[in-house]
Amino acid sequence: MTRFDTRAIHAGQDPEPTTGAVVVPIYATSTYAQAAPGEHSGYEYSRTDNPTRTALQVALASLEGVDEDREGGCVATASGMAATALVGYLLKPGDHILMPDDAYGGTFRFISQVLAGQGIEWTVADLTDPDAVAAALRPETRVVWVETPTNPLLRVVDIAAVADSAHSAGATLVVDNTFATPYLQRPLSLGADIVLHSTTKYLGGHSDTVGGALVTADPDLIERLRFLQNAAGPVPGPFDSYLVLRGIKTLAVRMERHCANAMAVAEFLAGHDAVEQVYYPGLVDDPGHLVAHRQMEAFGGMVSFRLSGGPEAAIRVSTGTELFFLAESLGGVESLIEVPAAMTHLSAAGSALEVPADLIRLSVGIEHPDDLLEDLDRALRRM
Ligand code: P1T
Repeated sequence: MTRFDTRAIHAGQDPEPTTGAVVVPIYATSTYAQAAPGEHSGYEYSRTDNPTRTALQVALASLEGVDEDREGGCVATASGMAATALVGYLLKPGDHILMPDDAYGGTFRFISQVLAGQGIEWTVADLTDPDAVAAALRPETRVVWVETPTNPLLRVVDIAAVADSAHSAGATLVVDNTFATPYLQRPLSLGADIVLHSTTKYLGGHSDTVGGALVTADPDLIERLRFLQNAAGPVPGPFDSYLVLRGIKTLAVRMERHCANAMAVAEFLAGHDAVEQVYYPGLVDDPGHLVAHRQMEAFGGMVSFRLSGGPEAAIRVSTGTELFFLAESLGGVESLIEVPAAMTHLSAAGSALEVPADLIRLSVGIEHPDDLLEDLDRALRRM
C-alpha cells in the first residue's frame, strides 16, 4: 500500500478511461442508459451510486485504512448530520446510546431531540474517564459515541480503551474523526467500528461545500449502511463529491500547516495576560496531551480559550479580529473565531453538554502564523 499523502491523490482517482482525464469528472447525471432491462454498467440511478461519489468513497475508505486488502468501505452523505442520521437508522426503540459530555451541539440535538422521540434512550458520560464509561454502559447500549478531540473543549478520548469497554458490552463504537482527520488519527486501527466525518471541514478544506461520510471495515455493516444510504437517500451530489475529493488531495500539506499554526496560537494565548485558560491537546500540561501524543500524529488545528474578562470580553474579542472571521464551522484554509455557547452549541444550553458562556473557539487556518498572532493580539488589547 502506498503512503497516506499518495493515496490522498490516487486512491479511487485513476485517469478516466475514455479520455484519459487525470481528474475524476463531475458525472452530472441522475440515471444511466441500460442495454436491456437490468443490464447496466454497474450504475443505474444516482441516488444508489454515482461515479464521482464512488471515487470519493474509495478515497475516504483508503485514508481511514480500508482498501482492497480490507473489506468494508465508505458511504458519503449529504452532510455530517446526514451521516449521524444513518447511524441512527441502525437503532431501534429501547436501544441506548452512550454520548460524550462534550460534543458538537448538532449531534446532541439529533440524539436528544430526534432519536429520543423514536424511543431511543441516551445518557451522557465523561468518556475521557474509563471508570465513568464502564459505569454508564447498560445491557441495552448499542452505540458508544466518541468525538476526539471534542468540540469545543478539545478533550481527548482514549479510543482503544473505550473500544474495549464498548465491545465487552456488545456495543458498536462510533468515532467522529472530524477534528483530527485520518491524516492525524485512524480510529479503525484503534478498535472503532465506524468512523464518522463532517467532510464540510478539513477534508473539503475550503469552506465551499457541506458533506459527510461513514467508514467501516466491517463487511456486514457497510452492506447495511449502503442499503440505508440508498433507502433513505441522504446522498451528496456529484459537484459536492468533486469538491471534497479535490480538497482531500491537499489534506496532508494543509494539516501540517494547520497543526503548526494552532500550536503557535495556543502557545501565544497560554502566555497572554488576558487569557485564563487554553484548551489545546498539543500543550504539554493539557490533560489530554499524553493520550493525544499516543493516538494522534499531531494535535490538530482547533484551539479554544477562556478570558479573564468573562462573556462580555469573549463577545468583544470575537468581534474584534479581522483575519479570523466570526463564523460557525471549521477546517477551512481561512481562520475562524466563534463563541460556541451563542452559536454552534446553542442547542446544548441547559443540558449536560452546556459549554461555558465565555469560551472562544478558533479554527486556525493556514495563513502566515505571524499575521494570525498579530490579529489576536490586537483584538485582545482592545477588549
Ligand atoms: O455540519 P455538518 O457537515 O452536518 O457536520 C456536523 C458535525 C459533525 N461532527 C462534528 C464534530 C462537527 O463539528 C459537525 C459540524 N460542526 C460545526 C458546524 C461547527 O461549527 O462546530
